[in-house]
Amino acid sequence: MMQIKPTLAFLLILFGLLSNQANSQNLFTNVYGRQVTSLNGEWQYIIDPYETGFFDYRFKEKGERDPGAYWNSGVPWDKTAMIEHGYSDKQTLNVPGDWNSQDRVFLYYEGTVWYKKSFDYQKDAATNRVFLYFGAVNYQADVYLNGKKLGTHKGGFTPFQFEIDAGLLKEKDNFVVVKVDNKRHKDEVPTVNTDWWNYGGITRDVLLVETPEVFVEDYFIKLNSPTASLKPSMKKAEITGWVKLNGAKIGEPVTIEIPELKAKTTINYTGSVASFSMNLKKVKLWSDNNPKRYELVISTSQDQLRDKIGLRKIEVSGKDILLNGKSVFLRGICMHEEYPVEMRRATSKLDALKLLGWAQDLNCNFVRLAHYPHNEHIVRAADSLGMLLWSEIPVYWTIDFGNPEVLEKAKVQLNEMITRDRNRPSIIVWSVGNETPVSPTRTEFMKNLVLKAKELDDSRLVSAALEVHYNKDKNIINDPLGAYTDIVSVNEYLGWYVGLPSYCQTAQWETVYNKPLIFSETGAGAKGGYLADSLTRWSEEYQEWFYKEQVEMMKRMPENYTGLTPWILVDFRSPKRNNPTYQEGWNRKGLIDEKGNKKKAFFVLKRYYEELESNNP
Ligand code: GCB
Repeated sequence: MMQIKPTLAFLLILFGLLSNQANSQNLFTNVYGRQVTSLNGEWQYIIDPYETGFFDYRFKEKGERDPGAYWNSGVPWDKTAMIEHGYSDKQTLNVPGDWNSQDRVFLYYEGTVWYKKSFDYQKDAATNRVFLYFGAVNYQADVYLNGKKLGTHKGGFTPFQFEIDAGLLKEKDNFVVVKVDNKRHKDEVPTVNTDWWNYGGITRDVLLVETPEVFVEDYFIKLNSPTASLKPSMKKAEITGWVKLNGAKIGEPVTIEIPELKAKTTINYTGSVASFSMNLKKVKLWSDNNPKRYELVISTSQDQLRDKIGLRKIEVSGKDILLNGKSVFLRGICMHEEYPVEMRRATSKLDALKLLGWAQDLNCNFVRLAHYPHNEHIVRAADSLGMLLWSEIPVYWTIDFGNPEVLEKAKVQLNEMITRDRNRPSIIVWSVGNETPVSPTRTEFMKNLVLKAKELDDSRLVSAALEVHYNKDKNIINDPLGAYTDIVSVNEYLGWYVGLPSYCQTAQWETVYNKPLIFSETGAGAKGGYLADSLTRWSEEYQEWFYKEQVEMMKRMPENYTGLTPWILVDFRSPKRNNPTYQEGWNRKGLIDEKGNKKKAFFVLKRYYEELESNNP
């Protein structure tokens, strides 16, 4: 008889899958197109560094009905009640928002905070379903409704949701409690060491989402016409895609419609997804020059979901990046999801427009969203402005590459990022990480992520920011991960971490890959308003000189040089930056300072991009 012995690796992977799927459920796409009720606003909180609300005095998880558990409201049942916690309007935090910027006690806090919000809710129809959706919570969220656990989610930058059992939701006096824990751990993604602020809290929108029993969960639409036929305005085009329903029976009809193009097709649901293709007439393609969007309507017998999509094609041909069949140069900049003027996470559409407005002012057509998926407002604003985007998961520096559980965690985040944004035309690159140190284990890990990204979305380019060990003379880009990515992207700081900016004058660059090459970072620190001569570090003049030399070097790059995203649009908070005169907890490589003032180097890059744009309209 054959015996099956599970190998250790298999068990580890299985354990990984189980432990980190936690129990957030299938994510739906396009949450803002659905029937939603916002739970944003003031939430009451308890700060709980010892996790007293979660563990008993023997450090075991408290029982569900334990009145001392902080997922229970802490309201005394009578005057004899012995209760040592409670929620009050004396302590509130704004959602969405990080806690660090809302009260001085939270500035460096890493640990548990309990959030509570009460609400009434009346469903439109008794048979409708209700989900509790979080745009993001950093890092681990344990979610409870009316004292009952809905589930857990890990990962600080991607959305998740739980369905609320019909019997649990009341018309009056519901309360949701979220235990938020932003402690850093070696085996999480990201790991303990990053060059950004570990903002904790419910940092993105919280929504109640009401759906019919059978609803459109997810869909994907892409332009399928051959490259040779692509023109900004096309007589005809072909699109293909799929729709995934939740709760549907096989045979359920699904209609996909783009009213402006008078295009409509009805297909029958086949069980996993329903695939379709459509021929369109008189189509305008979405591009950075003309971000034309069309309304898309997907309907079933019970549900109707609307979105604004853009039709465009992004691909690589030899050394070129082609947008709609035409070679495009990516005039880019990196940015964090942070609004520096108020020293906080960027959370709103207004913040998005401010940040992307700065990038537009710099003459960019491309933004690298570093180093984690940014909020959906930023991506939707980029769709409407025609800003191309790079979106990344926080596989940053030295995460635990040998650990199969960590790989599963990275894959979960990749899946959540792609599920949310697969239909956003602005995103042209999925990035699977940043500056990961070369070794066979790490390359295998990263290759797995590249393949996973392609499996989830075969219509975009996949890349990762690589490190290059530079010197004054020859710099060879040969990281083995470059063999698997569509674009080879490298970070280089010649003239900042190595030597002076004049080193750029003799630097030669070579790559072993016949692929498009992007410089995904370069930069130098300067304190806004500090003026000196160009040899003085931290002065605006040094940074200006750095940019001038970098630009001249870029002009001598091999012909596969197809884009640049310097580090970084705006100064950002980082606890690693402790020079007491110039940094004071800020990474000063911004082209704009923390007050919103443009530094001298801003104008050097702006001029270069103007030149590039006029050469490549
Ligand atoms: C890098 C990292 C980025 C840092 C930057 C710096 O290479 O990718 O996260 O903030 O350098 O300022 O050193």
